[in-house]
Amino acid sequence: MTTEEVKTKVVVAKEKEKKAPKAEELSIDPATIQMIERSREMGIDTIFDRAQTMKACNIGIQGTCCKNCAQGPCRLPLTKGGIEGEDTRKGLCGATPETIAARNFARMVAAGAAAHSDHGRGVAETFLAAARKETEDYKIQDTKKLLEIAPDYGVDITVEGESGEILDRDIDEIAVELGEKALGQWGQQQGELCLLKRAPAPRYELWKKLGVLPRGIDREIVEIMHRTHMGVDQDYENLGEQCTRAALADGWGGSMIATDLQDVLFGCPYPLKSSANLGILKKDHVNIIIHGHEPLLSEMIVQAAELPEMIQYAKEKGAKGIQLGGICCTANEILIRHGVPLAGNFLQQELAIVTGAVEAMVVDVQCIMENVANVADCFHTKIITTNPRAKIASGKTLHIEFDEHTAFEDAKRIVRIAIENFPNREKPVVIPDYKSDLIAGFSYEAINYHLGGTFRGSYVPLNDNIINGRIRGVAGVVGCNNARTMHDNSHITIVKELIKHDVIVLTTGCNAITCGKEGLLTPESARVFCGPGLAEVCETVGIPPVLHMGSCVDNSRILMAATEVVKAGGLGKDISELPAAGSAPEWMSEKAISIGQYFVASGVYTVFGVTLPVSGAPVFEDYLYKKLEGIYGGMWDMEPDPMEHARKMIAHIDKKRKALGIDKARERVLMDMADRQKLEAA
Ligand code: XCC
Repeated sequence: MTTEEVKTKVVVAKEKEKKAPKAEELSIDPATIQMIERSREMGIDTIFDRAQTMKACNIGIQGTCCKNCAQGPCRLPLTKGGIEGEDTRKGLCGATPETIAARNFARMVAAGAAAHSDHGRGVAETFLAAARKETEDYKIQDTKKLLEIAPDYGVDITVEGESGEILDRDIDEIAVELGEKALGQWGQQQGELCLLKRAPAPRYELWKKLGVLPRGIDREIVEIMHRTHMGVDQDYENLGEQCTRAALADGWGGSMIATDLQDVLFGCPYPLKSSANLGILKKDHVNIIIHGHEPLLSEMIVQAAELPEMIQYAKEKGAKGIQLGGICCTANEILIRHGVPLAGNFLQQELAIVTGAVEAMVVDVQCIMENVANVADCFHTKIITTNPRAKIASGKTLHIEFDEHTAFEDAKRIVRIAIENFPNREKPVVIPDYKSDLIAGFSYEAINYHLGGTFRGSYVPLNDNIINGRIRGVAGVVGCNNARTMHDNSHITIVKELIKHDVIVLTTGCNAITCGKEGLLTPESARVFCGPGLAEVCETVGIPPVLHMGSCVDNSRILMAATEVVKAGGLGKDISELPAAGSAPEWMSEKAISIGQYFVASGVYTVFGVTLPVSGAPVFEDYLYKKLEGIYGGMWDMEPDPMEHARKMIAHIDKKRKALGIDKARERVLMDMADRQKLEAA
């Protein structure tokens, strides 16, 4: 390189530095801001920097780039000002913008449904191994839930005795048959998935009438790949129907089976205390981060890290103990069952390593950025991949393959490696001093219990409070972080706006982690952030206004909660009649698209933040945002502005209250409250 070239390079680098937004412009989370600054000081590149240098493709973002054959990519952007007159844009084969956008959208549904469902398949395989006693490491823990769910899979829980009497069936037999039936849902070719009938009857009948009942999980995903191949399905509405089949096979299939079997295997979650944010890491402990999605191995790591011999070993290496922390949905899984604290959400994965305090980051599948391996190379941190589906070629990673037959031994080996790495810390340790207390683990069974108590568990009290107007409605706010928008800002703005207007929030995924960090997962937060009606209910029942229901596959719990609300009565006969709305404020993953589609097809108005890759195809956009409401009673929407996003959800909730004839009740209740407050003040 000549001197001139070097000089130019330096000038360019300085310009870049000047232009780079300050850390506080990138996140609202103080721990994140501190670690972005540290990474920059250390010259370590993170996603926050790459989001500045790598801009999104203007055509891909519109959903109108077709690369499904080698004659393309055909790029059909919508230019500023839109199209005047007839839209004559076409790909080489004649594919219209709506065909291209629908095909791209469908492939996102397929990938998302595949990710959740393959997770479910792994759980089903381990469940079956446990039921068949092929492994010592896993045992059926929640027999109550096993007996509750078995009939839904067509598994009898009683047998007829010799003289015709009804006897309880052997638990092991039930478990084996349940595992086999569950696993059979993936390869089933005909008929329909067994859990679809859990939906309210009118919803199931609607799906049947529309012909969108999924036949088998794998089949619907494969069919999307076939239909979106060059020259197959060139009708956006027909593609939309297949999106529904595959998405329902996710929400009411693969994801729901994953949740069911994980609960039976590891225990159904009930509320427990923990904490969230990078401040959960401890300078004088061996810190192990568990990151990804499947709880199969992480359950074993939790057990291994608690072994006295491991704690002793850590002490021998100079540490005071072992601290586990989770990132992404593995975090949510081990939080809701063991209270393991949350280290952070999706955009904090590199930053956890930047603390210099992490001995090992153990990863399985999904949402693991390849660059964690490069960041780890700047520290002593070992990245340990554990799943044959998910290896990382960048950096120096270690692969210890998870096997359900030797899972506990594998977990012990991983914990030992982390302990042995403790003396190798080479850079100063800086742990942000931020963490918040939280309560998590609100399975739909737990909500039932909390609202009604053990002997009269039911959703009736929730419905009563919705009908009488104290609670305006219910929102499911879920999903990822996205580096194209300020980290955590939309999540928090939307959730706070909802609870301020008496909308109770059910949360999962990275939104749940954000809410945990912000202190919204405590009953005490109700008094500070909620409208008077919701605050009163939360204080009376002792629940937070934002209920942490688990990981992304646990969005199936939200479907079940909505179904329970319908069943409890007084709010219509179907999910589409409920004063409810869904939201993914900072989504980025294809899984979110599959989730969105199954919520819409289940009758929920679902708003996404950031962007939706359909803006270059107004006809398909119109189908998603408007036409679907006439078909399913739920539809998509996209609103990047968080306040407007929340307002749209509240407006939809009010529309549904009006349709149910309960809009006046809320006005009365708020008048009562104002009077009471005046009295209290006087
Ligand atoms: Fe991944 Fe599930 Fe999204 Fe977070 S919310 S970034 S999908 S971890 Ni699931």
